[in-house]
Amino acid sequence: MKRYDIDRERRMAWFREARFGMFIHWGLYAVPGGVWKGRDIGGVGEWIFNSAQLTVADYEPLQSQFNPVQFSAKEWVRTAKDAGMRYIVITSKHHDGFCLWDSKLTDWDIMGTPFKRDILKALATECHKQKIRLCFYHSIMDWHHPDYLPRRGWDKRPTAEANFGRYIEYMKGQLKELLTNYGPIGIAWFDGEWEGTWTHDKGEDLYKFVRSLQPSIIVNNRVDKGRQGMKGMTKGDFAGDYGTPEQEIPANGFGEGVDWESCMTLNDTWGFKTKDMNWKSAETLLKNLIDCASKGGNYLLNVGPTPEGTFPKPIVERLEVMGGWLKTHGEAIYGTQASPFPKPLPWGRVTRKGNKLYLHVFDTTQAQIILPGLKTKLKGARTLMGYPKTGAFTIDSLGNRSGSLTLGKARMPIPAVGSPEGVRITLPEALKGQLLPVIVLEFDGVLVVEPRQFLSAPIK
Ligand code: H79
Repeated sequence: MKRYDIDRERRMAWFREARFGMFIHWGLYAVPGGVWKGRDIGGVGEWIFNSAQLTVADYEPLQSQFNPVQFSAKEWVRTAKDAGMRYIVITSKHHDGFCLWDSKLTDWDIMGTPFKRDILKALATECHKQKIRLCFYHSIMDWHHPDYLPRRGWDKRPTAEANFGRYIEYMKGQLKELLTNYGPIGIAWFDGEWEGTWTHDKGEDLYKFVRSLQPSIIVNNRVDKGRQGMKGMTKGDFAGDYGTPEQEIPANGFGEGVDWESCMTLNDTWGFKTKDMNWKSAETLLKNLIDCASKGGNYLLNVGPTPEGTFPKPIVERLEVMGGWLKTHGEAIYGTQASPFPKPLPWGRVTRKGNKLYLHVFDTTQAQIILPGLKTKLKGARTLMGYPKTGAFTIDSLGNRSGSLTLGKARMPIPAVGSPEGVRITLPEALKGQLLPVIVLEFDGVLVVEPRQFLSAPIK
């Protein structure tokens, strides 16, 4: 258990409220888009330097080809906002070392491209205008910098002059630029911490350094060495404010007071790939968001923009559906807490806010659903969405019926009764086939779930 720490509670408050963020992987790797000299390179797009075993000399010419003339910070930020996302995490620098901002410490940056515009400055300005938090992903591992060690096996640059301490000073200098010139930053999102040169002491020092520049900033656990692989959670006493599962959602969450965020891709890559068309459906993406929220975590959903500076159309289409759903169902996501049930229920997921439970029905084909082991007295149940009330009609003074009258929309009451197994809910026909409908249950007092009954309850 983490110690209660008022400073930490204040720092984490917006993150817990937000639940949904946009990850953006963008850099020179968008130009090859997964293809090198006509050869389709396997794996994720942003790893092409590594996967195609390129040298710095092979890769550097991409800088003069990066000219995203269609880039519009205004549009990117609006797309994120309209999708219901509450924060944006963009790659200030990925493993290839290339910098999306105007860095005084290197020429391996956006100012050395034909585009010559500080991408992060444009985004910072727009995020401030449109009121969404901007965060930076910053890779510790750097395949390009001459002082970074270890080198890739095929990299034949002599290492005699390389000085890892000097690399750390370079990285800190860049973080100072990023955390001084771009306004308040929500999260410092580190990655690439697993290499042998990065140590616990260096991680702790970097955590303190970043907090000294922006005391309210949140720092992910990849700043230090405590992350347990793709599962992402910290084991032991390591720096970092929250856990970072990657491409997976924990089966049962991590218990109360543990903050985490699952980062996941929309297709099978982070950085843009021309040939990756394996897009997840909007429904799957929404289920992932709900799944994370029901377990007390955030969902950081990645987009890989094109080298022209746009979001691929399949991304925009899916984000629009998500935003539409969140407009009417956001109450059941933002600022909610984890489900009080120790495991996910077979018909869907549950989020909680005070004495209210939100039932996210994944399977609307069931006639009834059961909340096992729930002991608290139920006050009422209704749909979160309003449904049109129709069927009424008016008759004028001449006796003419003027069709059915729509009386606006109302939240439909739902039959719910206590039973020995728990609360039993009858799903109305109107919910069938709807995109992830939500039922709100209101209770008289503090929610009590008997976990033992839950575990032994027959779930039909
Ligand atoms: O930026 C995206 C990817 O490019 C990056 N992280 C996301 C957010 C990424 N880098 N590497 N990987 C993903 C997969 C690497 C996994 C491994 Fe390991 C690194 C296997 C062994 C070392 C992580 C650390 C898993 C086990 C230890």
